[in-house]
Amino acid sequence: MASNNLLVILAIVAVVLPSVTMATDYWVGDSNGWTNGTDYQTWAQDKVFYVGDKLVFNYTMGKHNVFKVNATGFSQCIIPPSNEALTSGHDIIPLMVPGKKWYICGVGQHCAQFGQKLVINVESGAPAPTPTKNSAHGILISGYQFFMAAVLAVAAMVMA
Ligand SMILES: [Cu+2]
Repeated sequence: MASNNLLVILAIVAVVLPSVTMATDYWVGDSNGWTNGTDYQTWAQDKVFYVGDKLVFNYTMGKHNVFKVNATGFSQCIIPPSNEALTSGHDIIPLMVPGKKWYICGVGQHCAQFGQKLVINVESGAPAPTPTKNSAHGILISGYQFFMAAVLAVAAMVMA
């Protein structure tokens, strides 16, 4: 009976997990990372950010940093106090609240001269399902469910 309970739990996990792992981690600038010479508005323009997604700023520690600013700070490249900077080189910012978010680099003139700044709009929830989206997710989920079915089969054999 104990092994049956485990199988039930695994089956529930297999069904529930895909729906909670669809948040996206966005590597700002993709392979360029957070640096000079990348147009972050071009990078952002074809993306839709949702609450629960994360921004990941990758850069060489000490060469750049990340400040969250407001619209004025963004347009005029006003650098906040240095203790507000993110400086790890791999700064992960969870998008918790819908609305506009502004980020700039506070090193040298990176913001003013090189345009090292990013503005995004965070949407409140996942998009309403459309037939296109459903079919895309369907493929992902069926692949995942195939994997879980294989795991369950192995588990059943081990416990038999
Ligand atoms: Cu910089």
